[in-house]
Amino acid sequence: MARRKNALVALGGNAPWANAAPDQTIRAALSAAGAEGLALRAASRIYRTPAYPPGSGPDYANAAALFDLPEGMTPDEVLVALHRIESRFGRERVQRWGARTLDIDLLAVGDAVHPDRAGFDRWRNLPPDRQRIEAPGRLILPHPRLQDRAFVLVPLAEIAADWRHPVLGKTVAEMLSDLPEADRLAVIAL
Ligand code: PH2
Ligand code: MG
Ligand code: MG
Repeated sequence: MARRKNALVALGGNAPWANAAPDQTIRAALSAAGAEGLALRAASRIYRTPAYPPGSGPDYANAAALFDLPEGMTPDEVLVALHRIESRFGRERVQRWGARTLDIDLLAVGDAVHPDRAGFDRWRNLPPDRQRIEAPGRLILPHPRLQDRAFVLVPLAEIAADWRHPVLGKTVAEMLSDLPEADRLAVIAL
């Protein structure tokens, strides 16, 4: 029997939706995922985190989750399901990195490197000034910035500390301990 794949996902938000604060929106989104075929296996606590880049807006609520995928579901199909959940909770794609009610980022699907190693490397190695202006037109896995962000790695370490990055070769726990202590301490469980 083929082994079921799972998906690692980051959730975030820093704007209210229908009178609900972002942490409530994240909880509701996790409950809604089953209807999109994504079976919730584990969810982290929810954290309050300073907006990145610094000064770019109100604090975020952030969390991480692990989903079992239906047999044969491709990474692009997972992304479509996640976008459907985002739009159910008021997400409008207007301004990149603007305030949002709910952002769900696909971090990884098993140990897939998508679309391929060259595609991953191009986004992984993009200089910071280009990261602001260029956005990949397609899904890149693992998420090219996951190793840089305490607001992703702190929640993720609660549910998948031993997941190993298929290109960088490090576990979530190792990537987290590579970050500056100040970044880790700024991520506070609600
Ligand atoms: N998401 C962003 C941009 N900045 N900052 C924090 N703290 N948390 C996020 O989820 C986040 C962010 C783009 O999606
Ligand atoms: Mg995001
Ligand atoms: Mg996103």
